[in-house]
Amino acid sequence: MARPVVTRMLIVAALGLPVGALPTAAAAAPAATPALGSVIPVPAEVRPVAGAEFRLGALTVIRTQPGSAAARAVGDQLARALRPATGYPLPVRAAAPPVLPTISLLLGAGDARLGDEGYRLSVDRTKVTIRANKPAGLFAGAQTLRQLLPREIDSPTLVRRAWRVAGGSIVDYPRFAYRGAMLDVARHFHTPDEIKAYIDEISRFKVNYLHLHLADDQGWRIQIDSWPRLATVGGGPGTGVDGTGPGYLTKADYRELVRYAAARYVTIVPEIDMPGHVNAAQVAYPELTCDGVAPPPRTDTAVGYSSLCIGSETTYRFVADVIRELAALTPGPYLHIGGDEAHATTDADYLTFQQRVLPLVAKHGKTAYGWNEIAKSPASANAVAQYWDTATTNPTVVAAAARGTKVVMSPANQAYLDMKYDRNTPLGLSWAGYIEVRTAYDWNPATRVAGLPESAILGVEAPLWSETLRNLDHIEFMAFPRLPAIAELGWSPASTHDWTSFASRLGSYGPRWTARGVDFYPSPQITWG
Ligand code: TNX
Repeated sequence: MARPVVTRMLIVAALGLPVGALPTAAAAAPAATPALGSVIPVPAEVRPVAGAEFRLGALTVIRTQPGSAAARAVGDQLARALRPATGYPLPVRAAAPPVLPTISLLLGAGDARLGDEGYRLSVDRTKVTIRANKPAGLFAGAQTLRQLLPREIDSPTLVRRAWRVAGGSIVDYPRFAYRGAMLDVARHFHTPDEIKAYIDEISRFKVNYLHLHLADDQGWRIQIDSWPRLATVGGGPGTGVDGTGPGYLTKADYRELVRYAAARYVTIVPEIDMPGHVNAAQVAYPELTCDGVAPPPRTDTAVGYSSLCIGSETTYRFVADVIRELAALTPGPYLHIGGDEAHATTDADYLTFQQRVLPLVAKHGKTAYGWNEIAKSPASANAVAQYWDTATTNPTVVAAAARGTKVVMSPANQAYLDMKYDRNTPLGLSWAGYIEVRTAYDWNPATRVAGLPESAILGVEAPLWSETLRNLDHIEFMAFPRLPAIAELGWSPASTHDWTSFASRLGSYGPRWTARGVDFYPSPQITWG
């Protein structure tokens, strides 16, 4: 193309600038329209049609299912996402004149394969149509559409370029019902705004659960009215690792987070870890120890030294109160009771504890969820166990699954976002090894543990422990780009699993994070740009 080059030379000459002071024509050229399947997680079925590109323009209307407030809300969100970079008005309506280019979000797909979260997306020269059985599917389809637009769509300010979407059709639905991310707000408190920013990012990848690790030895981060000192003392000054802090979520904060997440089709899973990881609770309430003496506050990163007093009725009054108040705050199905690394609890005491506590969760209408140690308890048959073990065999978990326990896969050496990428990573831990992007991506949740069948697997989760993480930049740097790897394992069919394809789609995704100011680790395994 001669013209831009001439223009550039003329500008350079007129301004008396050295050659190279202006961006080259190549650097300034907008990136191409993404190929139809170039999305993370990769869709189940993609059928491109050549020459059927849709062009989003100043007259485009977003049309949503008449009578559905939820479809309307997804349409409004999509419009808000597309307006800043395009500058187009993108009105959201229940009806649109057929002559106008239209993006439609419609219910009544009438396709059982799509389930509650799946969608069909079709693109031709005059329209984009997303159809789903449920609003959650419309939301998922809208996330796909955002990635099908050129990467500049994530710019917070106006970009002048053609906004095309490749033609063809997609049929897409999740492999697993549970696709989670976990954030530890106990070791370092992360504010509601930081948690919301994380929800925004994970929901783009069709992650549908956010597990909040709300209490640990260092701090307690959720208001509990019947035991108020948990939050005021446990979330007080100096309660983060290395004496950082303070912070806790009030119930109003928490309800607002639940609402915010729900609007992005993310369900919050609260976790209170017990019978270990309870030092902060015992500092606030010494009657939760067996000798009634408050332990010293702890801001180091040791684990496995604290335990609730298993023989004391005060313990069960405390646990019942906490579970009752948390269940009341939780519209979602799961309530996580921890259960990991209870090294200061004897095996017999651990079983006694779980025998009383797992059924309590059910009594409050929730499904109990715990780290994989709960599989030791026969009472875990109706519960969900979160597999954080690094081993490829675990007879206890396999036996529990045979009794009915469902499993969420978070093997620490592949799914832990707090592990360093390599020995030079400035943040994170390394007890489960280094986890580069390919290690996070290249495993199969259904074959990871010998003898654990796919039918026992509820899904996957990427936990982010925060011993070394103090702010949102830190969270982002550890989560991205590994979180999308885990999200793809959870959503996309096993048959689509392909490192070369994932690496290429991830490389193209990087500039989107850059455009919206999200930190990420520029892994040398990926060609970025
Ligand atoms: C182990 S994994 C823990 C956490 C730590 C984490 C750090 C698990 C269930 N417990 O207490 O924060 O390692 O990676």
